[in-house]
Amino acid sequence: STISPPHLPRMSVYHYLFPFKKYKSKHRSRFLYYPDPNLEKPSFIDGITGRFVTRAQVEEQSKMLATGLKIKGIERTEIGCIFGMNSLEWINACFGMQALGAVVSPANYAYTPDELLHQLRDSTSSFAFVQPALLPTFLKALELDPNYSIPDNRIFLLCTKEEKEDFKEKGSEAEKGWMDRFLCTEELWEKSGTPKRFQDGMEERTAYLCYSSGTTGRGKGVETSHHNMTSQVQALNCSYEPIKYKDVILAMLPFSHIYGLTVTLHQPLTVNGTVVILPRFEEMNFLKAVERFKVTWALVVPPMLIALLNSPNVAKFDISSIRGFMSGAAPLSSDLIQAFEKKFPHIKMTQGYGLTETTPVSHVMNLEEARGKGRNGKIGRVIPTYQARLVDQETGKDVEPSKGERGELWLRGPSVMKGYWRNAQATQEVFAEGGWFKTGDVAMRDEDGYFSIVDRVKELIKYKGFQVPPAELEALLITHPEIADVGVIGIHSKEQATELPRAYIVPKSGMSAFPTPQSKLEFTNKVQEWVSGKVANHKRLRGGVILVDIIPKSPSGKILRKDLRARAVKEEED
Ligand code: 4UV
Repeated sequence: STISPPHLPRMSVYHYLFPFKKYKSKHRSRFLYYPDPNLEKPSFIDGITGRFVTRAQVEEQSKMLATGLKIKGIERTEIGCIFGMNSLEWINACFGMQALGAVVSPANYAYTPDELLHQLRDSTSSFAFVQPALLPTFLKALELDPNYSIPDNRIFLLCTKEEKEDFKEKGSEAEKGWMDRFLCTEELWEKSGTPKRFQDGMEERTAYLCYSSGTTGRGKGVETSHHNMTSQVQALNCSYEPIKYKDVILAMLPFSHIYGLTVTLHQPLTVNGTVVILPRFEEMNFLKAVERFKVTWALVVPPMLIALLNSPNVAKFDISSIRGFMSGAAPLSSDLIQAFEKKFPHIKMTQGYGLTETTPVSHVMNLEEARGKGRNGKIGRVIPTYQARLVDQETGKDVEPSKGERGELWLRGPSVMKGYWRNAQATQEVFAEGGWFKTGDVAMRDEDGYFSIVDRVKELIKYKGFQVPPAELEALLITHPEIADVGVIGIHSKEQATELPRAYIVPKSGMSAFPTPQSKLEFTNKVQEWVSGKVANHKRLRGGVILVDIIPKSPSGKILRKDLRARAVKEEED
């Protein structure tokens, strides 16, 4: 049920973004990027400082970094972690590694040492790029496991020489020491060599290892091949409302998440758009950047729309340059769309749906099409290259969408991941015969092919677009000395347009130990604080802690989250 774009590029990410002449003619298609005649045009601008790099600089600096890495003895078969907020150095590290042919494993900057260690160890990262401000977390992570280490000469700082000098002058004693210990990206640069020529088969190698919990358990490395990434960008460029040469795109979603990585780091380079990067979403920085750089297009998650809707500061800035927003990574409600369009009529809203495992986008919705047709809130139709099925989980047969039946969304296409890194069992569980990938989301389809997500069968909570694996919180909570059993679910907050993680807890001392609401509150607050000290900010128990006698379980001992969710809805009504 899809059309394919004319030529799917069979290239590596680097050769696709920065093609040599030879490849241009071989894979000529109207979707392939051509070098920009305007050599002065910024490709990426730091939205805070205004510092920028042109396309030619991005290419040259990537090659220089790749040569530097090679000289340091880093091979193209190795895996390196990038741990930092969005920055020009992040981009340099990423494309430098791509020019070398190494695998990039980007980590969420909000991680605690424990969470970071999990990714470093699981991905078998043998070198790393780290934002100086995050060094304490990074070094602590390495200390946690005596059997895993990265030597100092394989740890590089995400900063310029100038910033390094600044740290040396004004920093603490520890910071000064680090500046002598580690090289920064700029210091790695060596006279650029020519990147390895593209050879057939390279496109099937792994380019990225982003971490996703998938349907259950802790984070797993999602093996995104070069072909997965390049075919996704190609498909996005010929699906609804592609970004264009003249667009100024705001990139405040983290590059470490597939949404930011694909749509704000890779896609814009293929049309030579300009990207304004921000370390994270912060209302005033957002508004200032939009006004200063005349931003035309921004990638958002629903809670950012709420922040803008309620912001008293919006009126103080000129945001008339924005032509549209793309929202994704979490459900966007019809009410929110309507409220937003009413307040900002010049902003065209679109919505995308996707997963880390699908690099990520499989569906896009033009919300203008939705207006007046009852389609607000739907995720749209499948984009070119993707195919979709709705399958009954019990019978394994396709449901009949025309009768209003719902089913698990299964996807197939060239951008579906290779599999989970070194985890054959998890890979096997999510793939069905014929290469169909089971998303774990339940969807419906209307007669014109528009899909809507109506439920989730997998164990996943999304806080403001970030993944919160309930099993991870449960594993942590059960180690608390006063907790006998626990079940974690997500509850929906309409005001914040997000889910919030909530824990149901059986106290070891029994319910009778907490006779008054006050004593319950003290205990639950204590647990919430304890968790906050141990997990990344987005995993905190913002949905509260509730004491119960028993956690509902199936005969095989599986937590019945459906029952907990029903209980939460009832509590809400009461
Ligand atoms: O693996 P992940 O964290 O991946 C993502 C990727 C998101 C997108 C979405 C649209 C884009 O245009 C884009 O570039 C990137 O979030 O989480 C995957 C799960 O998030 C939920 C759903 O449960 C997925 O299985 N999800 C993602 N997008 C939507 C969504 C959506 N539009 N509506 C409802 N749920």
